[in-house]
Order: sequence, then structure tokens, then C-alpha cells
Amino acid sequence: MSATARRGPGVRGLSRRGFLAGTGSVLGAAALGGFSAAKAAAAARRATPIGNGAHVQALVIGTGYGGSVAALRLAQAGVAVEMIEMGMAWDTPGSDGKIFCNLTSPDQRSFWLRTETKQPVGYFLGIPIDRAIASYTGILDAEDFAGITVYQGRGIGGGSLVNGGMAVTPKQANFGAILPSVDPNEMYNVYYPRANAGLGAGVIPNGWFNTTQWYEFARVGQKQAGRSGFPFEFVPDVYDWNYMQQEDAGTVPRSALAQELLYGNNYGKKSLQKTYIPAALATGKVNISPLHKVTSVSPASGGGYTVLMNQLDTSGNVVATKEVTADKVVFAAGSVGTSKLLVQMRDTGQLPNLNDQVGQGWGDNGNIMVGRANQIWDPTGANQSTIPCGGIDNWTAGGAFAEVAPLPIGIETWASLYLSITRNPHRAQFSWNSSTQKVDLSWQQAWKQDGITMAKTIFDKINSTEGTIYRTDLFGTYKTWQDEITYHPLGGAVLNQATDNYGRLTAYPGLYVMDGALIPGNTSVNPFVTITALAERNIENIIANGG
Ligand code: FAE
Repeated sequence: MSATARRGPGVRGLSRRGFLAGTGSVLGAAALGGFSAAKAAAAARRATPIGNGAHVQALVIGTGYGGSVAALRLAQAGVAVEMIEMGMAWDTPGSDGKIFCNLTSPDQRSFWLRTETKQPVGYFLGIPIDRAIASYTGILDAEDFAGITVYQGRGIGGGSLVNGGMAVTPKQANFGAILPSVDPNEMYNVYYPRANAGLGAGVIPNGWFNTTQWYEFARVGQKQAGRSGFPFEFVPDVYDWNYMQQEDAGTVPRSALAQELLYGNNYGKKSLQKTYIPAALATGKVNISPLHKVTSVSPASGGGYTVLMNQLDTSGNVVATKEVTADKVVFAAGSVGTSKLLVQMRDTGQLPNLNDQVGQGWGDNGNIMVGRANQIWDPTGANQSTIPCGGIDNWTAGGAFAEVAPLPIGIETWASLYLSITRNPHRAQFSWNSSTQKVDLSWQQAWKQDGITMAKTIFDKINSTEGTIYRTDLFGTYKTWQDEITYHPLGGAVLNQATDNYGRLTAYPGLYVMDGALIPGNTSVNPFVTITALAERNIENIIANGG
């Protein structure tokens, strides 16, 4: 009997409350095939950690978008699935009664194994605002490479725990440049709609947008875009907009309206913890082990694959090492996590036949942040929702799509903040460094200049129309552009290059890539809808063809 069958399915260490809180599970039930919340809760109650020596049918590394889609669809097809997640379960309230901390009071829960926060907007009035925290397996990882810091979510739900929830489908005209080997009709007729329904994406109600104090920052962004001749586009988000209006009315606990940004969201956001993951659990075929980090995958002598992992405590110490075997392994550890594992496995001889495209084609989705200083008569509001709702589209003419981002610090700043996605053409590669025994990334900070030039096609124009200037106090002292980070790592195991056209690592039957690593560096908009839709497409093909 398999270890899975012996233990019964569940979420190791997850409570019923953590997975079924909020309104998202209702939507998930409708969109994901009528899963039973009661069944998911029962699965969560039966949970125990994966055992050393277990044999599993399918092992999924990572619980972000790609991993959650793969687990749900495999389980619905009758396959027993073990999900392995290096981060925490995020289902237990801290001493303040909340699972997640907020932006202005970050504590140990905020960052993954750091002794000081590393906030993307790390200065105010040119003064550093990072603060000391206890080292802990917190929710946001700021992973440093030589030329860039890559922000990623850690925990069950991956990036969905920390992101802004902007659920943006790229314009179909741009799709050919994003995933050239994928049939766009199939994506736009089947898989994007399936992904958006499963994720629970929706647009802010217009009447409320126009009147609420919480979106004054976005209305200023809209007005200024229009005055400079740029379209401002409302974009869907997975936040429950009805819930946010109740927050405004004071009838429910606040989350988006309580400065919850970057470090998790306690109530209104439909993260994967409220959609795909409980739907997967409700099948009765899925188990999840949090605080387990996969370190190696190699062919097993009797067939299938040997997977090694470290079980961690909340200080990041290894408390157990485990060896399991799996018939199939799905790499869904995110662009960086999957690429690092595959490059290391190839170059240290565990998976030597992975091709030379593995590790290539990595990009930052052209991310660039900037702030503008508005005129005194254009305040952006002391009270700002943490959830963005629109962007400025200048992709075709200038290569930039700028999300109008909040700066919810509770005081009037007169600042407009933007996260731009640009058509930055540079691509980096991952490589194994035998002297440090780590995987390096060849990205250079200077490459961000192309993104800055593209973002300036929007903001130079707006500054000129408005008679305003850039803020130089948010990312350093006299530093205009945040050119040291990305929120959107993409690539490293590109579809139809490192894998076949559906994510199979063909040199090793039964190994698949299912996450942002498949996308070659840019999606023209925020990426998680495309990652989800592509995973829906790929796993359907893999299941239909028997793996
Ligand atoms: P991801 O969600 O990162 O999941 C990978 C999972 O694998 C994580 O839970 C890892 O902890 C886990 N993992 C990694 N290595 C291992 C290992 N060795 N063993 C076990 N587990 C492992 O991957 N995108 C949007 O579309 N809209 C937004 O509004 C948006 N805002 C963002 C804001 C922030 C601050 C950040 C950081 C990202 C944002 N993103 C946004 C990006 C989005 O969250 C990201 O593209 C997806 O989460 C990537 O999905 P994957 O499935 O590739």
C-alpha cells in the first residue's frame, strides 16, 4: 500500500479555518467543479506529514499557481498527489489574533529568514524605513542574486499569498510574442476563461470606484493618464470587491483597507488558499506538506524518481531529511525554484540528460517601479486600499504597461506610485557554481535601463502635462527608479525549448515543468493568469495522453 493510502489525504498542519475562511471557497466551488468545503475540511483534519520512505503516484514541488492547478486536475483524474511546500501553512493566528501582519508593522512573519525587512519601497523622504525582525520562515522571500533581488511568496499558496491579486489577461494581439508555440485561440477560448473563473477574478464596481476615498490614488492616476492621452484600463483582481465595500462600511474586519500588503491578506483576497487548493483537497486525493524543501530529484533504480527533501522548523533549521519515490514529479517551485533545481540536477549529474535550454530565457517581466510627486491640489489620499485596480497601457507605442499602485502608509504623501511592466528584451541564465555550490543568475542591473526608457514614455509625458517631477526619495536618497528588483520572475525552463510544447522534460518520462519557468521572460502584463491558464492547458494534455 502506498504511504498516501495509509495516511489518508489532507493538508499537513493546516486547520479547517485556514483553508475555508472567507468568501472565496464559495466562488471556488462554483468555478472549480462544485468541490465540497466539508470534504476539504475533513481532508485537512486527517493530515500528517509525508513519511520518509513513502512511495507516491505524483509529487508536486510547490503550491503556487502551477502546482495548485496540476494537483487539482491530477486528483480529479484519480491520481494521488503529494504537494511539497518549503514555506509554512499560514493557517494559525499569531499573538495579535491575525495570521498575517500588515505593511506598516512588519514582524517576523513578513520575511523569509531575514534579520531586517527588505521593503521594495525601502525609503521615505530619503530615510531608510527597513526594520529589524526575528529570523523566521516568513511569507515574502527577497532572494538576492548578483544583479537583482527576486521577490517570491513562501507558503501554501505561493505567490498568491503575497501578490496584489491583479488578474490580467494579456491582449490577444500580444500573445504571439509571449508564448509563440501555443495556439492563441485555444488559450483565449478555453484556458484563460477557465483560469479566470477558477481564480475568481472581478473588476471594481464603477460607482464605488468613483466615490470612495480608498481609491483617490487610482482616480488621480486615471485622470492624469487621460490628460496625457493614455488609456487607463480597469483590470480584474481576485480580491472580493463586495467584501471590500463591507470593509468600507465597517461591517466586517478590514484587510485591503487595513494596510495588508506584501505580507499576506487576512480576509478579502481570494488567494489559492480559497480557490484551487481547497478544491484539490476536496477530491480526497491530495496531501500537502508545508515546511518541506525539495533538494534533489533523480531516477530511482526501480523506476520513477527518488526525491530528497529537508523538513524545516520555523527558524529554517533542518529537522529531518526524507527520501521518497514518485512515479511522476511536477516541478512547480516557481521560475526561480524550478530553474535552480533543474540546473543543479543537470550539472551535478542527477539528471544529466536535461537539455542545454534548461536555465535559459529568464526575464524580470520588465519590472520597474517609480514614484511621481503630484501638485498640492492632487492629493492621493491618506487612506488607500492595498489592492490595485487599473493600469496605463502604452505597450504598443512605448513598450510599457504601468499598474497604478497604492502607497498605503496612512498619511497623505502626494505620491503616485507605479509598477511598470516593460518590454525589456534582456534575458539571463541560471548556472551551477561549483565553488559556492549554488545556482547563479546572470542578470545585470544595467539591463534595467531599457525598462526605464520604456516606462519614461508614459511618465515623462505625464510629468510634462502636469508640471510635476519624479520622487527621488522612495528607493534611496536621490534615487528615482527602483531598478534592483522584480516581482515577476519568468522563464528558466522555457516551453517548447527546455520542455516539449506541454511542459514535459522529454529526456525523463514522468518529469514535468508547470509554472512561471515555462514563460520566456515576459507576459506584457502581470503574469499569474497566464501561468494558471498555461498550466490548465498543459496538464489537460498530459492527463489526456496518459502522462
Ligand atoms: P509561485 O507562486 O512562486 O509558487 C512556487 C512555490 O514553490 C512557492 O510556494 C515556493 O515556496 C515553493 N518552492 C520553491 N522551491 C521549493 C522547493 N525546493 N521545495 C518545495 N517548495 C518550493 O510560482 N502577479 C500577478 O499576476 N498579479 C499581481 O498583482 C502580482 N503581484 C505581485 C506582488 C508581489 C509582491 C509578488 C512577489 C509577486 C506578484 N505577482 C503578481 C507575481 C505572481 O505572484 C507570480 O508570478 C506567481 O506567484 C508565480 O506562480 P508560480 O506557480 O510560477
